[in-house]
Amino acid sequence: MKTLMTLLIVHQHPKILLGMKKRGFGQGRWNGFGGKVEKNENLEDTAKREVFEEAGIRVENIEKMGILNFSWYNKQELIEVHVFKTNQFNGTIKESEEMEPKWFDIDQIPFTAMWSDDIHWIPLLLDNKKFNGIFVFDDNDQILKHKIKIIKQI
Ligand code: 8OG
Repeated sequence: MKTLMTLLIVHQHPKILLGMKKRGFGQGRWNGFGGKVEKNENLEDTAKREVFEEAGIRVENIEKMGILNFSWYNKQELIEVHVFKTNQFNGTIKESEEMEPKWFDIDQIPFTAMWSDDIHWIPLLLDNKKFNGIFVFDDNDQILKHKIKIIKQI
């Protein structure tokens, strides 16, 4: 079974907004904002709902930048993450039960405290490139295999 998820990065050059995941899947890592697509919800609506729930901000113009497929060599689990970005938001950023938001300079992105795949695609997103990626992880969520392709259109 494949789980469909979204991930949104707010990029206001030269900074990006990340959140420290305080609980659940990915706890202890900095990440963009996002989560599972719910029934009767499209991907864009999920991306907008999740960033509001997790960081208290409203986004309107979001752009799809990539699709990432994640699996583990010894598990059945498959995750497909649709990655969006925006440079605009409304409202005041605030901490939620799930995430503690913080701005990072793009030269100081904390890749060692993020998912191990992020260093492979965040630079592409910041460079306005669109991408497709496949990652296979080991038991410690480290990459065993990966392929990433820059694409013209998504
Ligand atoms: O609802 P939940 O908090 O479990 O959603 C998980 C979030 O984490 C969702 O936005 C998708 C995102 N995510 C993964 N895997 C990876 C990954 O390898 N890298 C990054 N940056 N985000 C990921 O599920």
